[in-house]
Amino acid sequence: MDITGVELRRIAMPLVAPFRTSFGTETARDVLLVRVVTPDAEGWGECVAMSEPVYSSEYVDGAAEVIRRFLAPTLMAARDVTAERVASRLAPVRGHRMAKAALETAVLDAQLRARGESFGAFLGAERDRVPAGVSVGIMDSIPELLDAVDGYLAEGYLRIKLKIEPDWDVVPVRAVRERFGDILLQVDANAAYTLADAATLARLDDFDLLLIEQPLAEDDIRQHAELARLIRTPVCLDESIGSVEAAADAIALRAARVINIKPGRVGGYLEARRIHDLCRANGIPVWCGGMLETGIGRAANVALAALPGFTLPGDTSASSRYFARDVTSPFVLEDGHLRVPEGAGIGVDPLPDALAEFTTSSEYLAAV
Ligand code: NPQ
Ligand code: MG
Repeated sequence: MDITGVELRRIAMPLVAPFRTSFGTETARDVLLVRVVTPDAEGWGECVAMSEPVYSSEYVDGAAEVIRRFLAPTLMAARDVTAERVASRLAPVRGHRMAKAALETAVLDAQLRARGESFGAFLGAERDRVPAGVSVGIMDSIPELLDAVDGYLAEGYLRIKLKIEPDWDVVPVRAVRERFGDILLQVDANAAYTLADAATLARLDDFDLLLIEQPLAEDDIRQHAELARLIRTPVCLDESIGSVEAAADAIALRAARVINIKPGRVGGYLEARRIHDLCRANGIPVWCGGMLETGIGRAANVALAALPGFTLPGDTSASSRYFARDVTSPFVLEDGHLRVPEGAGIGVDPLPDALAEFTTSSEYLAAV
């Protein structure tokens, strides 16, 4: 496959409600979409970087810049590009995994569309639907939190994740557990604590949480191992896992009993599958994280989440959790599940009207 062009399209998607985490409050999703054009097919990839480098070091303008200046020109200069060869072609550029993932995903989508194969079939999906979980932001009060959780449970979500931070942890978790009883419940700190908070985090042991996600900083793998010895709640890593090597280290050091796999964070769906395979071989459950993806990224995530090692419900929610209108036909809950797309590639197409409504800029990089 030769790549004839790469389109970078920025869209701004208003969120249905502000989403507050330990690193800030988001009211809109600023998304970079990548469209790869080849003689046989086109493919789409969604970059999961946020507008600001607060979840991880990458951010949207930086991702667009590194694709424009370095990644797209390198790939367009190559002959016989396949998704399987993208990572090695781009390896001379250090880091920028979210940018690389978007480009690799667009290439993979084009490749699979050209041969009529779905993402699910290609990745090794073994289910036609996946259980949906939802991530619930930090609220101003406990009654507001209970209302939000109540609404999601009424919609059918099968697992609730509460965002926590210092001074919004034990009290909201207790309130949700007492009000809703025996639901699947977990928490995500987005790196807001230090090892000095171990005693507070140990108080969460009373609430039978599935896991606590990324309590400590991204680089603190060893400290997560230390913390894991001080609390009973299983420690799950998100931000710390940027590659299959990082996953192997975390498992060997006993820093993670569970791993959140986000394809964008690890450089793409091929690396995501390698982490899945490693974890499965080591008895480590995985689940598919979410980065407030539009239908484009969501479609690929749902396919990944249908692999057999994804034994916990993920953050793959319905489109309506975040957006009043999606750029594809919306993902909807069916009995608390999302259906794995069956069409070629990611199996969904951006709706031209919706895309036009949300587009803030677009540029086309043509092969020379
Ligand atoms: C997480 N996601 O697991 C992330 C963090 C996150 C669903 O909790 C805009 C774009 C806002 C990406 C807020 C969920 C975001 C974002 C939070 C990602 O850590
Ligand atoms: Mg997380």
